[in-house]
Amino acid sequence: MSRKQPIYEGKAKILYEGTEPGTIIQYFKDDATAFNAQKRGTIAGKGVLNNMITEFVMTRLAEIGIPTHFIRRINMREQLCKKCEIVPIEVVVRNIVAGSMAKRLGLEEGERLPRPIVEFYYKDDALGDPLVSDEHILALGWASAEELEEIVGMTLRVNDYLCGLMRGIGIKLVDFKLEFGRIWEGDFMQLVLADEFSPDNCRLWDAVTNEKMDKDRFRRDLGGVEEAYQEVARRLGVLPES
Ligand code: U5P
Repeated sequence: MSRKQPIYEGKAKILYEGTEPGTIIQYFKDDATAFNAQKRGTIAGKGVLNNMITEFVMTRLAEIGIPTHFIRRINMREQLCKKCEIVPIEVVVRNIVAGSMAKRLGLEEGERLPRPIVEFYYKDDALGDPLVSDEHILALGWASAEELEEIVGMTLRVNDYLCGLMRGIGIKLVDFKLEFGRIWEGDFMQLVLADEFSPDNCRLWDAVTNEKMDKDRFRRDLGGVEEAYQEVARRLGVLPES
């Protein structure tokens, strides 16, 4: 691809300098990793689907007043976004016990929590993104108290909205991960929802069968990974013509 140098290459995406000032281009790859990149593979067509699903979700969230970095989709694998300074925290919301929470606390997967739980993980690949508390975040200066309050508020609104949206298409939103960024305009700083929202970073279970429709199919070698991502896109009404 004849494009400017990548700014950053992650596990599932490449970020390029955008065509307009203050923008970046997110390129969605088919590569998949799990368990801190110890497991690697590709999921055919994943990049295209995640690009479409992220476009859909970010657009809906903007409509309910969540500021996001998303500007527009450029093509099947790329989207133009506002450049932002990523807050070095992964924000996870859980509605149903699964994954690392089940393992860490010895709980049964599938137990619905009495209320959504927000967790923070420090973004550091070398450390395996450790779980941290708000105390760590504030004391170590990764975000201010005002920022953290805004992040948690936005996260819970995103969760409320997406739980309903998913319920409407027969999907349980078990948990998901969000990232936030800062955009500076002079002295004014705006926090925006950044990165992506796709089956790579959430758990989605069929409301009737509890069948997994997300990256756990890859993590746990359950098969049918491509089909699960396609089914999510189909139910959301964004399955691209092939
Ligand atoms: N998650 C990510 N990236 C990570 C770790 C977790 O997107 O580096 C997402 C998972 O896909 C899941 C949620 O939806 O965060 C909680 O993951 P876990 O802590 O149960 O593994």
